[in-house]
Amino acid sequence: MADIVQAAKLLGDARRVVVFTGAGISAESGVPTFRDALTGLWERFDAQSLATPRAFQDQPDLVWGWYEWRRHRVSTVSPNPGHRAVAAIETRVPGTVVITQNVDDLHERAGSRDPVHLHGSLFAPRCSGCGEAVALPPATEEPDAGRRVQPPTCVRCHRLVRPGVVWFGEALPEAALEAAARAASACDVLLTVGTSGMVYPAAEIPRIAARAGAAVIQVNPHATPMDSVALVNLRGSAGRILPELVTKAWPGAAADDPAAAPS
Ligand code: BV8
Ligand code: ZN
Repeated sequence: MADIVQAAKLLGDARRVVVFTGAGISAESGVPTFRDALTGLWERFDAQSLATPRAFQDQPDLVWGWYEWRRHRVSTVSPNPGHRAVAAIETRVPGTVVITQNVDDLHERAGSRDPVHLHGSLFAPRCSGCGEAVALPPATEEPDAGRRVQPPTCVRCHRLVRPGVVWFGEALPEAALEAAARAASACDVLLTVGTSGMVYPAAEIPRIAARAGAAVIQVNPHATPMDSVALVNLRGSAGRILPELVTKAWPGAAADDPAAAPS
């Protein structure tokens, strides 16, 4: 049986579904993945060294500039058919849990109700001292090559404001990690989409599901360490494969119309 037909059967019969995503699901929207080399001001850095407390401590304007560039980029792009298909799965299988490593808001903008952000968000800056949440004006036009931008300071303790993301070496938000592990251990199908599965503890989530007996389905144009965890590997882009999977799992259903509630 063709892999996509097998995957569609598993998904169509599922009662508890988890969709686990990484940077690859936003690639077709124009958001660079972590594999993509950085450009401009940041070209001599790799994302893993910039996304650290140390980099922010040493060069806060370089790191803040990078996050303002990313916040602007995300605000100028739109969800793609991959994000919309995920939202469509949520309407077909009530109780579906979306877990993402992405710090963009494209799942929400595609109609996903309450995705679990394991690594935070570009839209939740806070004070690096007292943790006070900070409201930022909409992201301004950023030069493509990037620029250094001095982070604002906290009105309460005057320490620097930092991006509301989880940096390497920092703990994940406990509630999000617990919710993700709980959903993974209770699902019967976990879809892992557009992730290289190299960053922990996030990469543990599909393994928790597999150990609990769930069928893991991977969507990725390339091989990853998840290949051995997945029951079905679908090679291709999320924007092409996910809508097809939804249509095959629920024939007659619109692959990207979350509003079209099942009759
Ligand atoms: C911590 C937010 C401890 C910031 C991010 C165990 C073993 C080894 C190492 C560790 C370990 N445990 C911990 C570590 C250290 C580290 C880690 O995992 N290092 C790795 C690199 C080896 N983990 C940590 O530091 C974590 N914290 O451990 O804290 C602790 C505990 C208690 C108390 C104090 C401390 C924190 C990790 C989180 C870091 N923050 N993001 C920001 O965004 O700036 S991680 C970031 O990178 C993303 O969120 C994501 O998680 C990761 C990138 O991975 P992907 O999303 O998968 O993207 P990638 O580009 O790699 O791949 C894209 C994939 O898509 C590819 O496979 C490609 O083929 C595919 N693709 C491309 N196009 C498409 C596509 N797929 C479908 N369709 C397409 N069109
Ligand atoms: Zn403060």
